[in-house]
Amino acid sequence: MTTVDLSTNIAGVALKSYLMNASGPKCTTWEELEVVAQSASSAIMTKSCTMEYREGNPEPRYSDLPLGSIQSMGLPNLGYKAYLEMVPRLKALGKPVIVSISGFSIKENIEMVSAFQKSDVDLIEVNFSCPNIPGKAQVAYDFEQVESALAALTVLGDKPIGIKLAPYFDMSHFIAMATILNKFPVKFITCVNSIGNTLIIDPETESPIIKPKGGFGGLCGDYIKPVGLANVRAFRELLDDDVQIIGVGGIKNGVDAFEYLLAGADAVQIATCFEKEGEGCFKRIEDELTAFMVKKGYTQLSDAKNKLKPL
Ligand code: RRO
Repeated sequence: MTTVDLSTNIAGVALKSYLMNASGPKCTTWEELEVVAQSASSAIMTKSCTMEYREGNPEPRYSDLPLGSIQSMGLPNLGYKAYLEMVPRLKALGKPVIVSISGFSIKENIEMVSAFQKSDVDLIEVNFSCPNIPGKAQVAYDFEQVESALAALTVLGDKPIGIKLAPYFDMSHFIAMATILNKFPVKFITCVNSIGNTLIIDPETESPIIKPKGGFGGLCGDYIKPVGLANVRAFRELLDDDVQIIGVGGIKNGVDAFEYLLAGADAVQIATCFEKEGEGCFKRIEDELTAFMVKKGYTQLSDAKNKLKPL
């Protein structure tokens, strides 16, 4: 039987497969994280945390859509200290643990990154791109702030740091962001977050379908796959080789995962599909990716990684 080796690594942390959960759905509580640990996700990724516990935005704040979802969760989470305390128990579940932090200022991010630098987590993902906090702009769209934040956050310890980026839509923005990232020892980027501030209107009720921010929320799923692929591709071409890329956006089957591999992703994360289908999605997508690679005659990720063929 032909086998395909889907193992990979991010910043030297070995991952048994190319697929893991994304910070977002079903990774806020201990019970949810235990389910991720028992699934075929190759890491345990936590929901973005803040200094204090947050209830999040008022409901309804999530809605399925035919090709994905829209949400404005508003960073509901247990507060970073709860995740810090959970780290030993999460590690005992046997997989790399990645914590996502999402402070409201550089000072808060420094405090949280410093705390996790002293913990046993494997990787730290700093979320610069939550679109759903009323009155708070996404750091990822403010290049000066990104630069000062990275200067402060990349000197706090030896644990690898990555950045969760917002989707970009102009070549000048890819270049500006990549130029900044290449100045600092950022080990990986995760791209893309949801497309922020989109609006879905129900013509029957004549209202938005989610409540926060007048209905403006992050668009997820199939709708954003071409955006995610383009962001991974653009950054792969612009970033130094030692900055790795985790792709996310609309992956719901093995072929989607394969497309991200061609674009240059070192690993991928699953959000909306996990929300809709549950934890079985990781094994299903892994099996589909394996089958597709077998069909192509590929035996390992490097056979196709970053090998998008020019037309
Ligand atoms: O919690 C959210 O509303 C949220 C976050 Br932190 C994020 O980074 N991206 C998103 O689409 N939603």
